[in-house]
Amino acid sequence: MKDKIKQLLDEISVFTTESKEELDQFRIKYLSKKGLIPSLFGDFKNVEPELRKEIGQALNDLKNKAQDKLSSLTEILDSNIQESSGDLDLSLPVNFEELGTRHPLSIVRNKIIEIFARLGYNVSEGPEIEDDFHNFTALNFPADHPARDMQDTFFIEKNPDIALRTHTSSVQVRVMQSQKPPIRTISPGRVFRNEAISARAHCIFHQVEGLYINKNVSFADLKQTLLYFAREFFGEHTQIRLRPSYFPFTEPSAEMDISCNICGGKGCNICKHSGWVEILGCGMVDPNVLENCGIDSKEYTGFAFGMGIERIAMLKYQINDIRLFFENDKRFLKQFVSSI
Ligand code: 2U9
Repeated sequence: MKDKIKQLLDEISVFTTESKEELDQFRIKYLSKKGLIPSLFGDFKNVEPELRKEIGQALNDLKNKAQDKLSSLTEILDSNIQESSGDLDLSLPVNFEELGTRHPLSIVRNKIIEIFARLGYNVSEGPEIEDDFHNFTALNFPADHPARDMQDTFFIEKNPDIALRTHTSSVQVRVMQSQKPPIRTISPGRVFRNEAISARAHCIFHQVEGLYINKNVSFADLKQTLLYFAREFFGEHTQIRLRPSYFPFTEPSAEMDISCNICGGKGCNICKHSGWVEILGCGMVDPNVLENCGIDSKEYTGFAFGMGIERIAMLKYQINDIRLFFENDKRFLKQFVSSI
């Protein structure tokens, strides 16, 4: 028995392998239920009593050496498999993580910001939950104006003083209250109106509003600024026309059309065969608004304009349903590619 233990000890101590299969055969040969070491333990009962202590210790030692060898070689072989590039097939196709695309509203907003940045406009942002003063009163809305109605505005918890902003003009009121002219700023952002959702309208949409306040700002400055914007955004051959309109916060006020970017003005379904499509509203800031915001209307004048980003995006990309912007359908979203 002693000799047999010594022989196995020698075999085990010199054993090495780089193959998982060979290592498994090692385990089966020495350590499995019917392996050599358990069968020696089985023979132990025949050992003479005076040798039992010595042989018992030698057997335990043999078993421990075999188990240590098995676990150390297992560890080495496992780490070799992970490190070995020989086992990697670099020509296998990779499971690409699909890259997201920028949302078309972000693309259009960023393009508008970029165009006005070239004219010296900065970007201002403000709260989506507003008080009556910044959303209505400062902007010259009379107390009984229909826009203040519950039907048009989302009020917060029946408090008539707090509402979701209905336009980002409220941000520009805050800019005028806190900064001295000259002011050149645009405020992009989300706005909320209590309207039924349809292909043309949504209760949440996005605007960019612009404001320029300085000495001697004229309607001609407004017109030239908007012509520059229209040509930069829709193309160099774009024509503009201004039609008189009314807003509480501007006087005079106008709506601006561009020559139809689809048919070039010849007449099509998009422009309803008129050759023109409306893209924004604008005007000279009403002196009351300047005064309400702490700016001397005798010293300063200014112009302002506002546009819906959804509307601009629908015209640019020929999208016929505003609801597509809010559904996050990847088949729709991945059609728009932009670097900004
Ligand atoms: C201040 C004073 C005046 C911003 C303006 C418009 C005209 C306008 C609409 C376009 C489509 C809103 O998104 S829309 O429904 N906007 O027609 N907005 S002038 O006038 C201002 C802004 C800020 C302090």
